[in-house]
Amino acid sequence: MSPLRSLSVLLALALSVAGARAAPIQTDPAAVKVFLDTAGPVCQYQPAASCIDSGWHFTDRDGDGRIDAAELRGRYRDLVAWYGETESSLDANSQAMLALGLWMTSIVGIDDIVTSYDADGDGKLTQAEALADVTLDDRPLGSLLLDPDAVDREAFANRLGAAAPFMKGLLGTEPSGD
Ligand SMILES: [Ca+2]
Ligand SMILES: [Ca+2]
Repeated sequence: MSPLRSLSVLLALALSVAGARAAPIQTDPAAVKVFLDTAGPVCQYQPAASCIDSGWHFTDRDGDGRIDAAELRGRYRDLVAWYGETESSLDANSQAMLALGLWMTSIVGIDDIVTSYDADGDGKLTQAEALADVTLDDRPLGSLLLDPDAVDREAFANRLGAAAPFMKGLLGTEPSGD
């Protein structure tokens, strides 16, 4: 067998092994729908902590109370799959907000998001770590997040790495100058 032919056989073998190992990514868009139907009213009317608890419970698949990058990535994929199925039936505002959120997440990267909030460096986020830039009160999450006094927008934007200048423009925060 010529070296070139040996190489191409090896390459074909490597690709077929890689293909066999790369199982199709399983997503669960239906779980997102169930979650949104349940959490929607909670997030709309109840204090922010209740909404966050719902989202936390939904994302914390192994139930250890902490969220790691794999859990976040799993739910991110579920959300993308759900968005793909549902986009056309959403109102323009929801479409824009979701598309922006998914796009920002993909730019910053799940691993970098977890790292930037993981204060004790154990690779998992507690709620306290994840909410480092937010001060909760009795208002629903939506109104809370729009209040500059409840969210440290500068700190939040600075976590976004390459996307920070864009996010600062969007949030109207001043450049930090450092
Ligand atoms: Ca967990
Ligand atoms: Ca941690």
